[in-house]
Amino acid sequence: MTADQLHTTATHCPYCALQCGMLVGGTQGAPTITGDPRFPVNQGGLCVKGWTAGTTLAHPERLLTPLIRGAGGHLEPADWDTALDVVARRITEVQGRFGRDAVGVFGGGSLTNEKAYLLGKFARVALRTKNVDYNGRFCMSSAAAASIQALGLDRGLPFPLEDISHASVILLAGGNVAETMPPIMQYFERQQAHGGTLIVADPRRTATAQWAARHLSLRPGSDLALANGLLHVLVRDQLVDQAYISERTEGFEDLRRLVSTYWPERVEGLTGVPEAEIVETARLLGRAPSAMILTARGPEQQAQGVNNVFGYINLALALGMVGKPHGGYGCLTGQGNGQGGREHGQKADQLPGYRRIDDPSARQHVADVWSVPPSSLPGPGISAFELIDSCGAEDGVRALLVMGSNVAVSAPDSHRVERRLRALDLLVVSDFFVSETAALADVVLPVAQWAEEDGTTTNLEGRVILRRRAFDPPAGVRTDLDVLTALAACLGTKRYFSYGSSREVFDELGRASRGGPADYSGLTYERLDAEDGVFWPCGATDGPGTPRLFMDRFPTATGRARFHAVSHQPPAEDRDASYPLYLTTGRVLAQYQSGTQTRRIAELNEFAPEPVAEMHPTAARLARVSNGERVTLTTRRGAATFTVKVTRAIREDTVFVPFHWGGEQSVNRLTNPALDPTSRMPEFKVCAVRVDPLRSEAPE
Ligand SMILES: Nc1nc2c(c(=O)[nH]1)N[C@H]1C(S)=C(S)[C@@H](COP(=O)(O)OP(=O)(O)OC[C@H]3O[C@@H](n4cnc5c(=O)[nH]c(N)nc54)[C@H](O)[C@@H]3O)O[C@H]1N2
Ligand SMILES: Nc1nc2c(c(=O)[nH]1)N[C@H]1C(S)=C(S)[C@@H](COP(=O)(O)OP(=O)(O)OC[C@H]3O[C@@H](n4cnc5c(=O)[nH]c(N)nc54)[C@H](O)[C@@H]3O)O[C@H]1N2
Ligand code: SF4
Ligand SMILES: [Mo]
Repeated sequence: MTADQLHTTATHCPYCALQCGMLVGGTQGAPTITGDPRFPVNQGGLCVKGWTAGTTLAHPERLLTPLIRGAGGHLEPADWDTALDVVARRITEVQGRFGRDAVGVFGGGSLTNEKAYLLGKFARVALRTKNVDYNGRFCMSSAAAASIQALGLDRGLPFPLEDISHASVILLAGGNVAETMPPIMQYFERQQAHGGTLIVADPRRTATAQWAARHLSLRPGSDLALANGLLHVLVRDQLVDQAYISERTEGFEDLRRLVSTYWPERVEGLTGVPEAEIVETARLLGRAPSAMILTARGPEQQAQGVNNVFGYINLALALGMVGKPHGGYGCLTGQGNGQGGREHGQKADQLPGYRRIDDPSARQHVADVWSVPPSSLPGPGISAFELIDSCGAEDGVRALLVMGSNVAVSAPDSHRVERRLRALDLLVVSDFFVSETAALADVVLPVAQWAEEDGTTTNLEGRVILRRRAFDPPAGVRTDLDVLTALAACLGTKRYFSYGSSREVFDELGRASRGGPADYSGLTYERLDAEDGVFWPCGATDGPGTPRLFMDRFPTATGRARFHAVSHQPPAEDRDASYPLYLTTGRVLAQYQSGTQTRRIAELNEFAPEPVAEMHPTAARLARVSNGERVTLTTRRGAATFTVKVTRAIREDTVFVPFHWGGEQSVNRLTNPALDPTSRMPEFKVCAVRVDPLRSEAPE
């Protein structure tokens, strides 16, 4: 063992929901990172983002002092007291003039549980605004809403990852995990070694689809037709589990009637997936000893995202697999704390412990923990995109605090988002770098990064883990928790926000969550440390966690799971003569999200220096463009220019662009902000687009 390894800290990656265990050693200026072989989730594996995550710590562009927009219109360095004082004073002014709800708070799924919890409390107790929401609306909110309605609870994977290794057949809809969470592939590899089959449904033949045994190349926006079509075949061929359906579910008759009209030939027309493949896939699932359906952002980020997920949950229920080992339905959550971040109150309609803010008993419980009267807690606010879209409006949000999101890049229809952010009276952003959103701010607050603070996250399995601090934060930066407590003090609510450490925040979170669906009250930092994390719910310090949910009953009113008979609808914006192709968006391996962190890492930029538009040779020929050329993509919302990659690994009717870049390179200038009526998820995964060569003169 080298000296570095002797002085390593076992902690977790700052990026995705796998939350790989890593050992961090060296110094802050030159950190060494290796995968932690003892952490069961990644067992030593890391992806290229994890290996290089240390680069952001001592990056030359790192913010080390607050910035305030000066009289000349530029962001200028300021000291902390001045910056916090300006923020508190201007928030008070805005609330005095326009009311409490005129101040909004926007959080994120990269925040630890402690931060997400405190941000929600800060909104409700220090600001007393109802308007707090977060970027999870853009992520897994459709799966969350569908799971709650169908199964009674949303924990992305209601089973441990290890179940993947033992599932006979897995249908993965709209997830490119070989690029978005590479170490997870070891579970699929073990599944394959056990003789299992992976089927991927994706409009692109992604790295994951190439690896899989089968690939269903469906048209963007057609998942529900596919799911209903698969169920049609299962019913027709008597491959549904009748005993399970009658014992553990309700609502199947309506669904059976509905899917009777989704015969394979019709579904081929709706999805572009050949009839024979639909029938074979259904039979593979129906005959499997254990079958698992997984969804990721492909079907979820749509204006019918909730219904798409209902379609896939219906399948898993009809197969009789939900609540049995090695099968069932799961959503692959994306952000580092995308799971915990959706449980503890940074969502507009939510209180800690995954409770509803309109539930009187939940309000009473949480108000008691916070020592405030329940009547002082605001009601539900508006959802993420609506919150941003209300910025600057007469009756909208006039001041916004953003912590852990870069909405100028990641929200749909970003021209409009930028206009809204500019219309604010006050924009405050806490970040490590001047992100595209921070560049529009009046005040920027520099904060500590993942390796510089303790905190917990909850990974995609529902495993609550402890991220340990490896280094001290550099001089000049504060932790997000410090920022919130200091601001609360400036706003005159110090007595509700006195904590000595993140552990004290976690202990209070535990009390606030006690008895709720996501009960953390039995968890302590010591336990998380000793047990490689603990699966929630866990309501007793001497009780075990809950790796597998739904084994005996569903936490619904009747104890049964609910089928949803939902019909396929076309996308909010379909193709037509002017915009003849589908545009879909997503990720590449070497960049993360809005790119604030990864675009600053040289090794990652070498892999993925710019957004590349993928299109099929046939579509390229029709658009008169060729490989490597610059092309303009135009939708009803705007135009942007990209280099084109001509590839057969995508449908002829579809163009794909990753969303990790801002400004002129931002594909979100093009995307459609049509929202799902229930989850309020924007339709990132499908809109209509035209592709033209960038030669500006019109051809002859
Ligand atoms: N490298 C990297 N990894 C990441 C992230 C990152 O930014 N970069 N982000 C993390 C986060 S927050 C998330 S949410 C996850 C997301 O992880 P994934 O869901 O795996 O990622 P995406 O690329 O957004 O979308 C997955 C696939 O959906 C397909 N798709 C598009 N339209 C449709 C459709 O209509 N139906 C179906 N079935 N599929 C469709 C796309 O072609 C794409 O391959 O990744 C996490 N991991
Ligand atoms: N077109 C298109 N758009 C998409 C998607 C898509 O598939 N297509 N996917 C959507 C999805 S799934 C997601 S999750 C969103 C993500 O998009 P964003 O919400 O923009 O997420 P990040 O880019 O991770 O932004 C996090 C910002 O906060 C900073 N940050 C990270 N950790 C912390 C912290 O602990 N404290 C503070 N104060 N700051 C922190 C980072 O530096 C970064 O600037 O994008 C969505 N947008
Ligand atoms: S897979 Fe996710 S958690 Fe693991 S190293 Fe890569 S980005 Fe980090
Ligand atoms: Mo996400």
